[in-house]
Amino acid sequence: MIEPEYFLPGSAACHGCPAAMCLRVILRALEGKAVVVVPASCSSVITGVYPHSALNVPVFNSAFAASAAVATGIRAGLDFYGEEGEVVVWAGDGGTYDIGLQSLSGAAERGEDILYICYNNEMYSNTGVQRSGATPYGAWTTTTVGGKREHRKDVAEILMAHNVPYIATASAGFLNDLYNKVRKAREIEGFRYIEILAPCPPGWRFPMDKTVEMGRLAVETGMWILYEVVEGKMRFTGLSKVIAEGKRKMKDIKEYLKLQGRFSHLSEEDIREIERYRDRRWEFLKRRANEL
Ligand SMILES: Cc1ncc(C[n+]2csc(CCOP(=O)(O)OP(=O)(O)O)c2C)c(N)n1
Ligand code: SF4
Repeated sequence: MIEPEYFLPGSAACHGCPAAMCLRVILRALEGKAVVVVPASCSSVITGVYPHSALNVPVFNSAFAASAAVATGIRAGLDFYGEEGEVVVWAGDGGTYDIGLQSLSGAAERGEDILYICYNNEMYSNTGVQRSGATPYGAWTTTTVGGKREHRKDVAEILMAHNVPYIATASAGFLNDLYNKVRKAREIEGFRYIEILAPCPPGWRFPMDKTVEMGRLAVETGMWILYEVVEGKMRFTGLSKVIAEGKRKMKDIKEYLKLQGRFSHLSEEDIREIERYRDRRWEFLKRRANEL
């Protein structure tokens, strides 16, 4: 049987775009029963303007800062009219980590019944690759030309402090895992957050046929960690679980970094700093998994 398609062909996405790839999988997992709220981002261009939208579901293009508040209102409207289906925010890391953080935090704290999904390509790509709060240490962007000097913040961890019922991380390198996490989130009521590592070929400067490989390498090198937090209980998932259990060693981070032009200027000391940061995050999350 051919599955119905909710992400139509002929969108304005770059070839190899992780946002397009993941949104297609997400809409399938939701069986098209969704209203999608998109703040200013590559995705507002990709999804397009009515009646030429690339999505075969209703889309609301919201102001940058307001997507979680807009989703809250749409949920209330649907509830009022007895309509079912998921209200999904589909936002970049600029719209999540920086400009939309207040409305995200407010909706999470109020326990709104929405599914907020951030595709984290670690920069503002739509406006020409500027740094965001999710840009990792050392990465070149047009506003960090010598490489970013600060480490990234982590919104999934900020959301843990909001005590929401479901948080998960995913990667464009593991689309089945993403599909399963969306299916699981769908069964849970309340505020749910999924963050996807979304390697972006033009912004990270790698060939467009390497998006999935990059998403896999991020997890294999431990630079991106897959986990779920269900009702406060955290557990590693997928390949990160195998690594956490000591059944597989992480690959050398250089294998990941060397494929991306945005890291081509790194010194040996920069690479050691990135490795130290990666190790600190693993220690923190392992403690968290044991504690909760
Ligand atoms: C309030 C406001 N500030 C700035 C902009 C310009 N702008 C549009 S898209 C964008 C970048 C979005 O970055 P991100 O959320 O990471 O999504 P991506 O472009 O990477 O998909 C910016 C800065 C805007 N539309 N509104
Ligand atoms: S710049 Fe990156 S995120 Fe934006 S459409 Fe192109 S591949 Fe997708």
